[in-house]
Amino acid sequence: MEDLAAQLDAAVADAAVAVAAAADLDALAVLDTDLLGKKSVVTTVRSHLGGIDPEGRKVVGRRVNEVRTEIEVLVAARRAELAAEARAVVLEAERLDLTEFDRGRRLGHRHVVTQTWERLEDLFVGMGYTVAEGPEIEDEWHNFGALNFPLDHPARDMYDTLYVDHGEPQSTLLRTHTSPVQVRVMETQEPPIYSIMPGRVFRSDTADATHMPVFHQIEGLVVDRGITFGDLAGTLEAFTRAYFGSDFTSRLRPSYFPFTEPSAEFDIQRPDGSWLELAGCGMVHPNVLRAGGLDPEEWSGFAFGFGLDRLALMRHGIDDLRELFRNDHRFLEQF
Ligand code: 2NM
Repeated sequence: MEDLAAQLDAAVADAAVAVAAAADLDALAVLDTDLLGKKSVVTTVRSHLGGIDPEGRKVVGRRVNEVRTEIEVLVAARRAELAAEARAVVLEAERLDLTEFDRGRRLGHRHVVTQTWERLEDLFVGMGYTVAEGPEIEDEWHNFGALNFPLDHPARDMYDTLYVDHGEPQSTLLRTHTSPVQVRVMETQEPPIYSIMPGRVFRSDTADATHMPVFHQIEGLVVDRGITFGDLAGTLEAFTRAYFGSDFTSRLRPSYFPFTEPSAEFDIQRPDGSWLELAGCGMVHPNVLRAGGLDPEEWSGFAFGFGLDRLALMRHGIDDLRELFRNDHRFLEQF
C-alpha cells in the first residue's frame, strides 16, 4: 500500500515535468494517453486496489482519483496554453497589411468627371436650363436619321458606331453622341426648350491619350421663337466667363455638322492669349426641327456639344484621358 501511494506521488511529479515539456498539441495528446490511459500508472494502481485491505483500499482509491484529477488539470492547462500559442502563430501568418487604406478614414469623394458634370449642370440650371436624359441604347433614327444624316451618308462614317445585335442589322446601336436625347426632347416637349443633355456615349475607338471608347458629353438645345446665331454666341460667351472666369473669352469659327446650319467650332481664349477648341455648335438644321415635330417657319434654335472628359482634363492640367478611368485612387484623390 505504501508502495502504491509512492507510485502515485511519483506519477504526479513525473506528469508535471512531462506536461510542461510537451512542445505542441500533438505531443500533448500522446502524453495524455500515457498519463491516464490503460497502461498508465493511475490505471495500473487502480487495478491493484482489489489486493489490499478495505481500509487501505479506501485511502489509496481516493488518492487515485485525486491524482487522476491533478493530472487532468495539468494537461488541460497546458492544452489551453499550446492552443493559444498555435492560434497566435496562425493570426500572425494571416495578418493583412491594410496600412494603405488607413489614412485617417477619410470620406471618399465624387469622381473628377462627375464633379465636372455637376458643375456644368449647376451653371446651366442657373441660366434657366433644364436637364434631360435619355437611353444609352438607341435606334438608328434618333442617333442618325432624325439628325439629318441620311442613310449611307458619309458623315455616318465620322462615327465608329458600336451596333447592338438586335432587330434589323444596324438598326440598334450604342448612342455615339447625346444628340438623340435632343430629338426626344423636341418630340415630347412644346417649345420654348432650354435644356442640356449630359451623358455617356460610345464609339469603337482604341483608347489613347485623347480617346476612350466610352466617354461623356454634355449637349445643349435651345428652341424658341426668333432665336438667332447671336443668341448662340452670347450664351457660349456667358458660359465661358462663368465656367473659366472673366479673364477668359471665346470665339466661333465656321465648321460643318449635318445637324446644324450654319455650324461652328467654339474656342476659348485663355488669359495668356492662347486659343483652345472646346465644342461644336450651330443653328439647328430645319430638317432636324421637322424630325422633332417642329415647324421651322415658327421655331428656330441652336445646339452645342462639349466633351465632358476633356473639360475635366483641361481644368486640372491632366494630359492623358486614360488616367481618369484607371480607378487608381492615389491619382483620383488629388481632385
Ligand atoms: C455638337 C455640335 C453641334 C447638336 C445639334 C443637335 C440637334 F439635335 F439639335 F440637332 N444636337 N447636338 C450639336 C451641334 C452637337 O456636338 C459636337
